[in-house]
Amino acid sequence: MTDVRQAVKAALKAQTVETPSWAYGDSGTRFKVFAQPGVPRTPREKLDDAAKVQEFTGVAPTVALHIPWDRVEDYAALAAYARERGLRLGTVNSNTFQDDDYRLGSVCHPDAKVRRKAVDHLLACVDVMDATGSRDLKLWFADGTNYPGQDDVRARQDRLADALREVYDRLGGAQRMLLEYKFFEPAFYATDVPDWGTAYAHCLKLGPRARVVVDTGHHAPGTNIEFIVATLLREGRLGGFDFNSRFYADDDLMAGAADPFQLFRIMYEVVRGGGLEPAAGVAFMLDQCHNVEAKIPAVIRSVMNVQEATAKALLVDRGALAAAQRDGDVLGANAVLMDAYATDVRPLLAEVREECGLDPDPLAAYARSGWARRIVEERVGGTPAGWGA
Ligand SMILES: [Mn+2]
Repeated sequence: MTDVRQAVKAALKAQTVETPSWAYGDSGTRFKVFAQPGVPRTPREKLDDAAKVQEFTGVAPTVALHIPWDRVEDYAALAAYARERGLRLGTVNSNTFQDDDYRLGSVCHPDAKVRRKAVDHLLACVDVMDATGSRDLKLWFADGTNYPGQDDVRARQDRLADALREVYDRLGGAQRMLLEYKFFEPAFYATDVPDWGTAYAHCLKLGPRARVVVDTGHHAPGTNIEFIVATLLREGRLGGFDFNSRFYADDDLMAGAADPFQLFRIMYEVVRGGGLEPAAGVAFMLDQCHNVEAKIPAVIRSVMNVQEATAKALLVDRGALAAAQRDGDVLGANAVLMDAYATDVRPLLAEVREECGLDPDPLAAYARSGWARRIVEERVGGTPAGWGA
């Protein structure tokens, strides 16, 4: 039992969660962006906030960028700024959804000129990766159609494949392309990358460095996300996660807030499939917006929720589970899984943090740090970072 506990603690110390730069900025719904005091004005200030999450959790050393929201003159200098704060720049996220030219799509647009513009942006994102040392380019396309007959859905797949090929061929040695899917919104009739199958089919054709990213908010209600995770891992094509919670659509709430049991089931399949091993190359990222709650504590809470789900998944007695499954013991097998889920792992995680020289309670430590008050006092004037800049 002691060995198991040591192994679980070692795995928890090794896991990292990437936080998104946009989680620190202002965000909102399609109805209203609520401004919060103390919000970062620049990519550097976003990194200052991310450094606090890393300081108090110890497992969030990388920050995902979004271009153009995090556009700077000198990306190498931004990477150096991150390093000085104990961080690295992580995944680069492209944006081909906030330009009038993209009304009918970006890489799938019927007009070749618009497609060229979109692909050029994706190539520019790879230039950013070269400067920042980022491994992953994450692609999400808002492309799709609102009405039957609006465009040729097969031709749009061809255009998508051409665009992905050009960008994939531009990637350097260790760089990867992560293709994200989403079943609807902003397109309402047909989305060009609506599901993992479509993303997987494109990735298969592109090559081994193209992988699927699973945003937990991008599925229809009732979808068995852990099955998708198990399948992609089994095929060696799970690039990573955009963790968040949903009640209805793509709500982007704190990971593990709406359905901690689902997050546990996902993390169990990750553990079962070897997805925590560094060689598996699974990126654990957050993709969230904090519209009504304080941002930095919300990110800390999300990181902790991912850790709790991971700890419970690691505690599943795999030997007992396999035996029950072999015996056809339905209730016994289910009980093994539920025992792990019902375990209070907070004392274990507190122990892990103390062994890493951290405060056992990251949220309390953050609250005591005075950072929340300091940014409100110091970040006066300027334009708060948000979805538009
Ligand atoms: Mn996402």
